Amino acid sequence: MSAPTFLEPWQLRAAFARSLSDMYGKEVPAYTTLLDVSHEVNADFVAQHGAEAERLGSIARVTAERHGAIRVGTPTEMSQVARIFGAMGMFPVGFYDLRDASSSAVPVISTAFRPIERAELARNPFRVFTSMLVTADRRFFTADLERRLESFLGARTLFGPELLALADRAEADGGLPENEAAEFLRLATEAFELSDEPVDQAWYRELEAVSAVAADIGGIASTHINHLTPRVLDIDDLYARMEARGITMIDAVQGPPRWAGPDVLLRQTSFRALAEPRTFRTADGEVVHDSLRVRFGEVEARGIALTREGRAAYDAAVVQIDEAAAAARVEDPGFTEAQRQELARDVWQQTFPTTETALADQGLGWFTYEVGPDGSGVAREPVVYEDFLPRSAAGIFQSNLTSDGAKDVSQEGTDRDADWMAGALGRALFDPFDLYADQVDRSLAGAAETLGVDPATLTTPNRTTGASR
Ligand code: OOG
Ligand code: NI
Repeated sequence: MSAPTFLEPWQLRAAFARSLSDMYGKEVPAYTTLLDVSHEVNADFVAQHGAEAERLGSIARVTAERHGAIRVGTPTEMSQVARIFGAMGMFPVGFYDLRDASSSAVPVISTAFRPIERAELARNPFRVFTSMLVTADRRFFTADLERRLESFLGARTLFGPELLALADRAEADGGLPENEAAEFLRLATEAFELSDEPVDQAWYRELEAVSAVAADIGGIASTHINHLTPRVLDIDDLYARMEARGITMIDAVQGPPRWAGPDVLLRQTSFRALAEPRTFRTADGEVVHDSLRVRFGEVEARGIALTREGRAAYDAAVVQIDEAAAAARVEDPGFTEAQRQELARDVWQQTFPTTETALADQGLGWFTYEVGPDGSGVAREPVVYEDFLPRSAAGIFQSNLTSDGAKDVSQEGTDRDADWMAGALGRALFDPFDLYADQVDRSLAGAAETLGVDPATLTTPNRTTGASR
């Protein structure tokens, strides 16, 4: 087959994910190790579990699956990112406020760009967690520092006019002819390469004293991909194999504990940020070689998406685990991470049912309904969680900071919410729960029509198949 002469958004998305992965693998060789180990873990898991292993996505999807993380400074930059990803059929979903989710100084709010249609997710689910600085937040930045940051950010260009023009054309025309597509992909990848331009040392260090994240975003005139995260089917196995290879991982797997029941939401971990060589320009104009630890390697395992009720139960369990762990630490200062996980598992067991059927019947998880090939029974399929968790995101940010920075909690924070983010993006911001609900409703309507029944009868407890799960 010859190469396509016109690339649709999903083809641009898949090609961009590959191109970014190739570029990042050259920049960060440990990422290539992470990919190798992820492939081993997934191959072994599939060999052991057969078809069951593909319940939350085909092995083809999971193998290609990545999420990226990028960080920008201003609403203008955010809206440009939205145009570039819009060309690839990726739309902003969800609002994450990480300023309060972390004890160290993480002065950002975020969204995730991703495909929103089920068929598009199946073609390529590439998503990018995108954070922007809140320069107006006085807990982190004085009025003077805000003004200097804004002037620095206002003077830089992260995405050139040619890239943006191609992005707009792709979005308007539903894709690009192959020559323009190649140029678009080249420019988009280049925009996220680590620059070797010398960094203004005094400016970088001044911001770093406030927040390492602020320095990474506002201390340099370009941007870069922070990490690219492969998906694995068994994250505990991955963790052990990485440690066995001598790669230091952060202390914990973020998110739900390992347990025998159904996997829900998202579990993530990472290896520690590596020192990468960077050049600095000192106050006397001298160029010196030093290093920065800002980019790390993350890996994740995805589970079933939770309904609003399920999510509320999750959030309450997290608080309960935190409180119990804090109390245990007072009792015993030697309280370990392993003990914390044990405690988390106990809370979990009291919060979530041990089968998918119960998760569905109790309205805690999202499931779609499909009429089987013989036209009789209805199969219930779990909906995979496509989004992120603010608490985990903050934990990932925090566990890779070299210092906590400075946060003046006596100051009032600046209000930022989903509407504000939509304004900055200059386009609609999707609510993840609405997207899952839509997906489920459409599957129910389709199955009910095929069978000539009322959709409500399909979700009645115990009427669904797969009751043993
Ligand atoms: C983003 C940190 C959060 C995740 O997967 O939750 C994140 C960043 O470091 O820019 O990547
Ligand atoms: Ni990430």
